Amino acid sequence: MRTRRPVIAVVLAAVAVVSWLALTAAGAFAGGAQQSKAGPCSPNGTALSVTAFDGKFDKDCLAVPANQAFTIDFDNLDRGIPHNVAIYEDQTAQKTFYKGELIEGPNKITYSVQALPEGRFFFRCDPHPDMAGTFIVGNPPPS
Ligand SMILES: [Cu+2]
Repeated sequence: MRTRRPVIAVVLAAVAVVSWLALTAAGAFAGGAQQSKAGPCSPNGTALSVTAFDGKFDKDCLAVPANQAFTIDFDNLDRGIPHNVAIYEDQTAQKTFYKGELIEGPNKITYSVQALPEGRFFFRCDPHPDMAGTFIVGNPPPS
């Protein structure tokens, strides 16, 4: 029995290390999947959805795959207030990638947007430029 002890210790240590790695990996994955309020997000399909309520978007980051057309289901819950979703190259809004039709709430619309190249862009509501966020296409390098 005395000779087996070290083996058991090694096995237990290995199990501990593997468990730790698994937990660490799970933690990193959960962190990467979280894409609500904190900065850059990652593409997850070609069907986006955004809601406007109380003069705010419910998301400050949207992401789509590069070079694929996509849709944005836009739900404006603000009664009597027109909002839209428009995508620009950057915050100067000089170069327009897509300008969604304004709709007055409560109303919904599905925007169909052409494929965009990889990059880190910008979206906003045109009448209310404070309603804005990051628009990620593909997997651009960190800014
Ligand atoms: Cu607006």
